[in-house]
Order: sequence, then structure tokens, then C-alpha cells
Amino acid sequence: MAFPFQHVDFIGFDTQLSEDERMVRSTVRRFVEENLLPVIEACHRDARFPRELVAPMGELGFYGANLSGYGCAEMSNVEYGLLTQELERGDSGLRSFVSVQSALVMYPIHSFGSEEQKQQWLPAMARGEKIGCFGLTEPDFGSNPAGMRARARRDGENYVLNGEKMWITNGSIADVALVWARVENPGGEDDGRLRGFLVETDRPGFSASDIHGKWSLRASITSGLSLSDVRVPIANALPKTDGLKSALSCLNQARFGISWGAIGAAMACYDAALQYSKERKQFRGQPIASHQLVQEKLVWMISEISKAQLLALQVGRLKDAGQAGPQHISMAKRNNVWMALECARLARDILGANGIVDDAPVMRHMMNLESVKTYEGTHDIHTLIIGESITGIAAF
Ligand code: TGC
Ligand code: FAD
Repeated sequence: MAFPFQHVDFIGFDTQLSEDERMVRSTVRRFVEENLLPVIEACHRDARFPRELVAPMGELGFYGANLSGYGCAEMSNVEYGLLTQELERGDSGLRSFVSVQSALVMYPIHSFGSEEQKQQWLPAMARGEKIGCFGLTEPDFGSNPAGMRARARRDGENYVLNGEKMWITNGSIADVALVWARVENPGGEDDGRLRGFLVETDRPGFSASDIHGKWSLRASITSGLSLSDVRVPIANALPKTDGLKSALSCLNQARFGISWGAIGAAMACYDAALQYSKERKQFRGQPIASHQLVQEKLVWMISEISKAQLLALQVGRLKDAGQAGPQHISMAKRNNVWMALECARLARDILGANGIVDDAPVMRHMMNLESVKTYEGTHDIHTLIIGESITGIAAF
């Protein structure tokens, strides 16, 4: 079964995009068609991250693409969204790599780092020469990072870090881990506050071990991090972080990219299902697309994809105008990932038995999207974020 991707645009969405925006999309689409799609099913089977794509993506300016200066591409947020859409049409794992590098490590260095930290890390990360990971989640603290146990004890001109981080994308291949920890510095103004630390992964006491047996995001590396008396100079603390709020502001960037990325996964599933339904014949030699029940599924998919595109675009335009709140981004992440997962399930259904093998991309997308639904704030946590925004009552 080969399903060369057909452009998905039912409502003339492209008329809302500028020429530059369409050009970014075509560049990333071509990259994914030529470099990722030929290897992704094998990577997924072998649970291998296609690391050979890291440098080429750097050459094309995919990392930190919506940041300014330091070798970054200075794209708008909508262009950045189209970039993540196209990456995730290939695979959520590649989009995850780019999200973490860009939104969760480069963005905080750019926003909260010293000039020295920016010069040290951003140009090399933009080129893909250095890789970052983001350590917020712990074994006992996922949805509630405020409860974290990781500690950074001030000792003279150093901080000494101890703690465990879990489910960390890129963990074992990272050159630098951005680790969030609560500061112990009696008498200091940062005592008891959360802070971000740049930890070079070759420091004594730091180790990362990969999580195996995943049935989701198999082409992405997910690790546990262990920090045992890891000493970092004071200069490795991000100077401008302001407690948990700063960590959560990084999530806004990543969640925004995911809200577009999910559309890409949904498009891949819809397109495969549409093409298959026109070829596959059952009962009197008729294509299954001729059955009303099959059409209803396809109509649901294209309707939801179209609505998701408009939501992502509006949030992107708000973000470009500096007016996107966390609640807007939560709505886009929550809706679009849910929509994509439903599309993947419907597409799998339309493909029948052929839907369970990796000749078609749908089961892979479905399995990936189960993680995407959970990470960067679960579906239900985003329900509560939006609920708090409209009622003024926190129900976490
Ligand atoms: P809460 O009291 O609500 O907030 C603390 C302070 O932060 C502010 N704030 C935000 N600021 C910026 N952006 C946001 N999204 C913000 N959300 C809250 C808030 O206004 C407050 O400010 P201030 O001035 O009053 O101090 O904090 P809480 O402890 O009650 O938690 C709220 C909650 C549950 C929404 C938050 O903890 C949360 O979002 N939990 C979900 C955790 C999560 O998403 N983890 C993701 C880890 S990284 C990851 O998954 C990477 S996946 C890899 C990939 O992308 O590929
Ligand atoms: P829990 O918080 O234990 O939640 C379990 C269930 O309880 C969910 O259904 C949740 O919605 C529900 N629940 C929890 N609290 C409430 C509540 N108050 N009200 C109603 N329901 C609630 N983290 C990082 O820091 N960096 C990374 O790079 C990273 N990469 C990841 C990659 C993968 C593949 C995965 C799967 C996760 C990754 N994560 C990462 C972790 C991710 O952010 C967490 O898994 C996520 O925040 C949820 O935490 P949890 O898994 O501990 O679930």
C-alpha cells in the first residue's frame, strides 16, 4: 500500500497563508518526504531515533525557528506552526525532537539566560551541533510539577543538584539538560524557589538511561535522568527564571507547536483513509468509499481537521500579536490532539485489517498520539486550565 500524500485543504485554508508561510511548509514537507518517510517505518520497528536527520534539520533552520538572533531563522509563530505540522505528518517523534530542542531548551535560554549562556548554546543548538533536553517531570510528579523533589543546594560558588527526572525526551543524547529544581539557599532570595539550571551532561554525578518497551513514540528517545551531587557553577543557573511560572511559560511554546503538529498527523491518517477507501472494493465490486457509513467517517475527519486548522491559525496570529494566553494555547493543544487521535482511530477502522500493519502510517500515528495526548499537559489538565480561565476557579 503506497499512499503518496495529497495536499489536504477542504476550506481554502491556504488563502489565509502568506507566500512565506506556504514556502516554509513546502520546504519542510519536501524534507520529510525525502528524508523521513523512507526510513520512518524501519525506525519505528527498530525503536531507533533517526539521528542522521539532526544536522540536516539544523542546516535548514528548523531549530529555535521562531526565535530571533543567535543563528535562528526568525520565523513567525504561524510559520513555526506549519513547520511542526509538516514534521508531525511524518512522525510525532521527529516533531518531539524539534519541539524539545526549540521550545523547551532554546526558548528558555533565549528568554531567561545570560548573554554568555546564549552565546554558548544558541548558535550551536540552532545548527544542531548541540542537543538539549528538558527535565521537569519526575517519577512522582507529572501533572503537578510544583511538588517536585529535585533540589539545588547553594554551596559557595556552586549549586549541587540532586534528584530524578523521568520521561525526558532526548535525555541520553543531550549535551545539555535544562533541569528544574527547588533551590536550598537559606537566607538567599532564591531560597525555596524553582529555578532552571543548565547541566552539561558529562558532569560527574549525571546519568541518563533510556526507557524501553514503549509502544508509542518509538522513533524518539525517552530517558530517565539521575542527578547525584552534580556540581554546577552559579553561572549555569538561568538568571532570569521566576519560579514555576518560567517553566510553565516554556510549555506554552511547546504546546503551541503540538497543536499544529497534531494536524499534520491527522492529515496523514485522513489522506491514507481517503485514498484507500476509493481503491478498496467490497460488496458488488463497489469501493468502500461508496458506503454512507464510510463517507460519514471521512466527513467527520475532514470537518475536524478544517476546524483545527482555523483554531491553530487564530492562536498563531494571536501569538504573533503577543496576545495568546496560556488558555488559548491549551484549547488548541487539547482540541487538536484529541481530534488527531480520533482521526487516527477512524482511519485505522477504514483500512480494516490493513490498518494494523506498518505499510500504512495510521497505527504508528495512533500510538504516537497516545503520548502526545499525555505529554505537555494531559487532555484533562488542559480541560481544567480552560475551566479555570472561564470560571475563575482552579479545579486541579
Ligand atoms: P499555578 O499556581 O496555576 O501557576 C503558578 C504560576 O505560573 C503561572 N502560570 C503560567 N505562566 C505561564 N504559562 C503558563 N502556561 C502558566 N500556567 C500557570 C500562574 O499564573 C502562576 O503565576 P504567579 O505569578 O501567580 O506565580 O500552578 P499549579 O502548581 O497550580 O499548576 C498549574 C498546572 C496544573 C496548570 C501546571 O502545573 C501544569 O501545566 N501541569 C502540567 C505539567 C506539564 O505540562 N508538564 C509538561 C512537561 S514537559 C513535556 O511534557 C515535554 S514532552 C516532549 C515534547 O514536547 O515533545
Ligand atoms: P499523571 O500526572 O500521574 O496523570 C495520570 C492521570 O491522572 C491523567 O489522566 C491525568 O489527566 C489525571 N490527573 C492528574 N491530575 C489530575 C487532576 N488534578 N484532575 C483530574 N485528572 C488528573 N516531561 C518532561 O519534563 N520533559 C520531557 O521531555 C518529557 N517528554 C515526554 C515524552 C513522552 C513520550 C512522555 C509519555 C512523557 C514525557 N514527559 C516529559 C512527561 C509528561 O509531561 C508527563 O507524562 C505528563 O505531564 C503527565 O504526567 P504523568 O504521566 O505523571 O501523569
